[in-house]
Amino acid sequence: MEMTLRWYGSKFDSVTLEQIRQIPMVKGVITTLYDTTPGQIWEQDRVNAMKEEVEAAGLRLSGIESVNIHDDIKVGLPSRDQYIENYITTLEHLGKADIHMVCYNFMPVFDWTRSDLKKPLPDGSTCLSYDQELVDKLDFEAMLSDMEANSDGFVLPGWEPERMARVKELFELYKDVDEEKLFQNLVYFLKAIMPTCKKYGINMAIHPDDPAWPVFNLPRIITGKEKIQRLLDAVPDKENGLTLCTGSLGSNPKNDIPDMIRSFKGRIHFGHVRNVIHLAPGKFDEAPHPSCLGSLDMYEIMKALHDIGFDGPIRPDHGRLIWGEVAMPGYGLYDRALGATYLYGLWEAICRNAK
Ligand code: DNO
Repeated sequence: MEMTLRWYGSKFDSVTLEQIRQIPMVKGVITTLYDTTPGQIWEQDRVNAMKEEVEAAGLRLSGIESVNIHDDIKVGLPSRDQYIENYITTLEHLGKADIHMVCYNFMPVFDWTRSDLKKPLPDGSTCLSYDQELVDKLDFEAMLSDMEANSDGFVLPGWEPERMARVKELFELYKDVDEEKLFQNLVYFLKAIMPTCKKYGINMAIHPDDPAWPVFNLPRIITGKEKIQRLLDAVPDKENGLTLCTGSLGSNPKNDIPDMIRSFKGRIHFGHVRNVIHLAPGKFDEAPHPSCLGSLDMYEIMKALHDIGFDGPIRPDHGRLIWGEVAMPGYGLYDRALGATYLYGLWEAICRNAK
C-alpha cells in the first residue's frame, strides 16, 4: 500500500506540495491537469511538466484523478470515436511519462453530489453531507447555485463551470440513455482503450457513483457489488479495474465493503478510504476517518485490503474543514492529514499482527 494525497495543482489547490511532503508516510500525490476539459488531449510536455513538479518536491506521481470522459462517449453519439481517440492519445502520453494509474468516472452530467458543502458539526468543524429529501425538493439549477455559493471560490471536481454552463443541453442528451445503454457505452469505451492500457501498463480505475443511487433521474451504474462485477466480467482484462471508494459505496448501508474488497482482488487499482455516518435512509454526513465516529469499520476495510495483498495507492478521502482552514470543501490539508496518519496506523498494526 502506498499512502497518497490528492492534489489539484499549484494554480488550483490551497494545499502545497511542501505541506504534503511533511505528512508522515505520504509518499505520493494523485493529481490531474485540472484546467483541461473532457475530450481534450493532454499534451506530452504538460504531462511531463506536471510530473517533474511533483518529483521536484520529493514526491511520486502515483496516479491521475481524473482524466474525465466526454459526455458524447457516455451518451454513445457518433462523435464518441474521435473523443475515444483523443483519450487514447492522452493515455499514450501518460504511459510515456511512466504514469500507470488513471481514475475516472462514468456518471452522467455531473460527478459526486452533496446537498450541503459546509454542514456545521457540534465540534465547530464543517463537513460535506447529503440528504435525499432536500435534493428532491431542489431542481438541478438550484442545487448548482447552492454548490457554487458554498465552495469559497474553489472549482469543485466534476462541477467545472464550462460543463455546468451546458447543463440543460446535457440533461436533454441523456433523455434516452437508460442504465443498460450507459453500461454498454462504458464497455465500448473500455474495449477501445484496453490495447493502449496493456501496451503502457496503465490500470484504469473507475470511481463508483456518489451517492450510490440515481440522482435527478439520471442512471447510475457503479453502485454495488453485482453491477461492478458485471463490468469487470464484461471487460475481463485486469487493466479494467476499480477505485474502491469506501465513502461512495458506503453511502448505501447495504454495501458490504470488506466483502467487495475480497471479491474484487486483483482488480482494485486505487483506494479512497473515508468514513460516512448514516443518519436516515438516503441521508448521511461525511464523518472523520476513525471507525467509532462513523458507520464504516475502517479497521475491517484496511484489513481486507491487506488480506488481498493490495499494493497500489490509497488516499484518505474528503476531510472536514477544521482549525479555521479555508479550502476546497472536502480537500483541506488538516483533516486529510489526520486521516492519512490514522489509516497508516491501522495498516502498521495490521501488518505487525499478521507476522
Ligand atoms: C470527489 C471525487 C470525485 C472523483 C471522480 C473520479 O471528491 O471523489 O470527483 O474524483 O468521480 O473521476
